[in-house]
Amino acid sequence: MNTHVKKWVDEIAALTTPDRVVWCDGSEEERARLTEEAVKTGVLMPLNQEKMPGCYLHRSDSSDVARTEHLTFICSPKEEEAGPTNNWMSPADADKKVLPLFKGAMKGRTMYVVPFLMGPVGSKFSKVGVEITDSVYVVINMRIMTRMGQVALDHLGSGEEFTRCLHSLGDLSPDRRFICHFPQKNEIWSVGSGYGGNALLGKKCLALRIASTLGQRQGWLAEHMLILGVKTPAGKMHYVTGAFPSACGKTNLAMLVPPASMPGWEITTVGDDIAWLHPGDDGRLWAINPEAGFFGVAPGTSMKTNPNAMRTIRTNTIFTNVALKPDGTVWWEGHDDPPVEGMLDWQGKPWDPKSGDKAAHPNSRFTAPAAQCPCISPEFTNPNGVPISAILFGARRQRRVPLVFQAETWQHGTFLGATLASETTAAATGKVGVLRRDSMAMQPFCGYNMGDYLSHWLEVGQKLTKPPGIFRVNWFRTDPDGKFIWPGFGDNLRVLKWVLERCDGGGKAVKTAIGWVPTADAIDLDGAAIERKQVEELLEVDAADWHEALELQKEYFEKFGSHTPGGMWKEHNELAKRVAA
Ligand code: GTP
Ligand code: SPV
Ligand code: MN
Repeated sequence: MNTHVKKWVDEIAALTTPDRVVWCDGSEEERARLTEEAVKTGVLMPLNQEKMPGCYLHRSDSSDVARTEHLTFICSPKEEEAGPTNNWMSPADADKKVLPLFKGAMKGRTMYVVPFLMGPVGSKFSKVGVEITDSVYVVINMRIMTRMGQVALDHLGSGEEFTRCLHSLGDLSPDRRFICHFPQKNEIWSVGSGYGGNALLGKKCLALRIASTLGQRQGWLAEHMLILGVKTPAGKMHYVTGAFPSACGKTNLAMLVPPASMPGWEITTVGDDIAWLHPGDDGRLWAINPEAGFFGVAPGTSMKTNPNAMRTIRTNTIFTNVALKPDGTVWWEGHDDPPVEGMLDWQGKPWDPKSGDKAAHPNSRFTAPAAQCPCISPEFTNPNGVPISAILFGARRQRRVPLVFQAETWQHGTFLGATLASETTAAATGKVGVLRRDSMAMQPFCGYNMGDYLSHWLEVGQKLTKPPGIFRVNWFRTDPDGKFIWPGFGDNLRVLKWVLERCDGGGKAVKTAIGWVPTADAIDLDGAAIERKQVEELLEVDAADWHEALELQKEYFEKFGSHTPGGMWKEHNELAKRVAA
């Protein structure tokens, strides 16, 4: 047993005073035992085991259904280190305000010790965490989302370098809910929530907030990105990453099914939410997926939109806050099957289709092992990761932002990521549909000053002699009736095709004020359910529109004061000149 882990576990047991301590080894026997326990206590409900073997439903507290960003803190010694886009709490205040909430918090409960590995087994890029939690739901999810148990302790050996992740459900009250990150001591405290991103501490807390600070020190990037493999009909293999804000299409793009009208293209999934990016000795950028499962948005998932996800979640999947059908199967808005009589909504109440209420919570989710995905990449477990040809930055934008355009340079691409803004979704509590700045889709997940983070992006770029191309994409432009103009989903391959042509030195494009935009005939529309004229519209760049955007960008960069890198101001000023011309 690793003595550093043992010592910390003893300390936490003394603080939280659980009735019993259970060390998790990740075995099959343990999965069966914990699941049985969760069913007995009502935490999980077995679904129809004939139709959905190994699948369970969890209903969370109705006030605990999404990430709570206003209760999420970076606890660095100085406020400036957290920067203006993070909530900051001093470590001393955290000791006073948050630590007492753990005192005796596990009395009458079981304390689970969950060692977990983020990243492929045997990878020098992988990191170890240990989560202590009193939630059996968290343990069962961590088992899917990470490489959990002995494998993590083996990776750690006798070392001291692991992230201490302390979690308690507390009393689930938002008034006593805090998610605190301590980059300096490599520690996370989360209390008062059992929800995904707040409680499965390997995901957003470790693999993004803490890892981003490790990356800053060690010369790499932790990003909110999907990773996919694209094989062209000519047999050329490319890997692409994409940073889109929460509920903006990462899982869907990662599992894309090529349209029938594009034979010969093959898509494989390396990751759907998080990428760790390292500059390689060969001057290329390499990516690993630190996760082992998918924690995906259920609503909108169907055989039409994402058949690979539908096939992934047939077995061994935990569903959270979806609707329940009388036959013990699940349903959500956008499901292939029509709703039936006698369904229960996400809170377990009889659902009236005429009420206008949602049956499934808009942020209801599935947790499923990545290995079950029919299109999982053979490189998913490669300790070296995959070399990246292109990076996409995408967001939900009903207007202004074209379907796709390309940055001129790495610095310009960093600027396109930095100025990303998106309409908010149900993945975090708060109003939906409000436009907010979300640099690199990392605003809620960057563990340090975002100005310094942008500088770090520029520094990483300098190490790359063969940098990936950088692109902005937008699947979400709407017509006056509010309908999406671009068909999206599988048809997004048409955009990927142009992106990869550009990376290989081809692809027709025109230089505009904002970057390289494809000519309308450069996008392959063979067999697509959209007119060339509409695509022309989707590719329009209106200078007046961008004039307005410039003002907001300036305000944003000013927020970081001296932390805003000169390179970002340079890009901003050059854009202003081009827009004026
Ligand atoms: P997180 O797990 O929160 O990080 O979300 P994500 O970025 O993985 O988003 P996901 O792929 O789960 O998609 C979220 C919602 O957007 C779902 O309801 C999808 O059906 C919808 N969506 C995804 N891709 C497209 C697209 O190309 N067009 C349209 N119109 N909707 C899309
Ligand atoms: C997101 O909100 O970006 C998610 C879900 O991927 S959560 O794990 O809650 O962060
Ligand atoms: Mn996400």
